[in-house]
Amino acid sequence: MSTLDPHLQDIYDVVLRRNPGEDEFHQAVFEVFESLDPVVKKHPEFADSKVLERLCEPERQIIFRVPWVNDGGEIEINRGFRVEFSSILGPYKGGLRFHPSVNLGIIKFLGFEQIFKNALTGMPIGGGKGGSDFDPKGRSDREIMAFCQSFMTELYRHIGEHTDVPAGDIGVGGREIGYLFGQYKRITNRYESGVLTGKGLGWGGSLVRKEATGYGTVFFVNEMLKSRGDSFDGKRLVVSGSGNVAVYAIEKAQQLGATVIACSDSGGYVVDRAGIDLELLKELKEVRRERISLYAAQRPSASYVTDGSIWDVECDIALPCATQNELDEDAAIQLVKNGVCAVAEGANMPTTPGATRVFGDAGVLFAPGKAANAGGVATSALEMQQNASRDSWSHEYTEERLAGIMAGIHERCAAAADEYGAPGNYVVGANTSSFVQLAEAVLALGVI
Ligand code: NDP
Ligand code: 2IT
Repeated sequence: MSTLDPHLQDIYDVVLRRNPGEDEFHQAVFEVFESLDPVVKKHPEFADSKVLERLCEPERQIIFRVPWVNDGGEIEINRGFRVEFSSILGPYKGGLRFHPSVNLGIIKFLGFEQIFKNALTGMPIGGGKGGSDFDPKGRSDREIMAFCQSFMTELYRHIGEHTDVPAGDIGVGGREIGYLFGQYKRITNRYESGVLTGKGLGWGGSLVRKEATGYGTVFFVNEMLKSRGDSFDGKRLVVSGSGNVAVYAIEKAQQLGATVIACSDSGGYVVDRAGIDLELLKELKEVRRERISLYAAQRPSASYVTDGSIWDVECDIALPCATQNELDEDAAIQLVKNGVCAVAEGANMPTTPGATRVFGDAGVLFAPGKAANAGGVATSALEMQQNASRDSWSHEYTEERLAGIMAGIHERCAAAADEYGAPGNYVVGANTSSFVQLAEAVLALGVI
């Protein structure tokens, strides 16, 4: 672990003391603080106004009981969360995660990341995150609906198109957003389209939102490659996960001429040297909601591996698109040994700090999630724009907007990295550029 400037260390110590046991939150804060020394030196007014202390304390943290009845007639109790972290740039905005590992610390790390990510998009959105320790795996459609309805029966009083606008994340896709929106509409008697994003296309959703995070990650990598006179053409990719982000990262990378040779789920990974058959993958994951092991069972060119790590598979570009801390230092050393030239975080904080350092030392192009996966939330903001104007845009126009936003984020990160003495370091670029924008707004709005 690197050391912090004493002023930043003091603030970080308070974060540790006030938020005991929340390891992922501590990690997310530390990773931002590591970049900020040159900024706080250049702008003493930020320290005087306690900007960082204010940004590290969520504006509001909501924890609630979610009781519901399963198909066996039994009552189950889950815990729901919504952390409304910062509304300095706009209404709280960020996804909902349904996964058994969810706890307050995980939601806080995600909410904290979201503040900076959303600032980077240049759109008027604050940061928040929510979810539940509910495990959707193996649940019937009726059980998913019952859970979503109960979850919204509490959440509805805290959200609104000008207040807080949730969307999907792990375990929450179009089906869940539908049940959540339906219950919100029923309770409030309002057809308030802008209260949730990731909606279905027939009832207020935006074209390209489903694809946006994965596409955006690939657009960002394309910009990084271009800066070195390179492209996706002929590159071999490994993409972890096989959910929403992974599937559409695979789709766009293939469209740009790459071959994706591996993807995964929490049970293991698939290697397919002929290139992932996207139609089969979508059918299995999006229609049948099946496991990745079935992919290998149906594709002669593929094998399914349950021991070892997907990062052992030799590739030119690696896209971790599953979950936090899934790519550690050993995996990074292996990827570098195998000649990886670029790594981009489609997931939130998938790369451990040690792994990030390995990539930096080896001169590998590395895109932090705040920048690389911001296309999802940016397209959510485009969905909000369409809802506010009661309009819907074409696929081509929306994708063009997304590509423009990702190119803009790349440019901002590169420029800020240069300004703060770390050329080519997208981690420093993303953290400093978003922090300065937030800090200026914090000062402008007074002590609130
Ligand atoms: P999905 O639920 O659609 O897919 C998640 C995928 O990751 C599944 O293949 C899942 O496998 C795998 N996975 C989840 N947890 C673990 C774990 N503990 N170990 C190994 N594999 C795991 O989620 P998304 O694709 O939407 O999200 C993936 C990542 O991208 C998350 O980090 C999310 O925060 C981030 N993200 C998502 C955005 C979005 O718009 N959806 C936007 C920006 C970031 P299994 O089915 O076996 O659990
Ligand atoms: O992590 C993320 O940026 C998301 N899960 C998407 C959030 C959103 O509001 O679209």
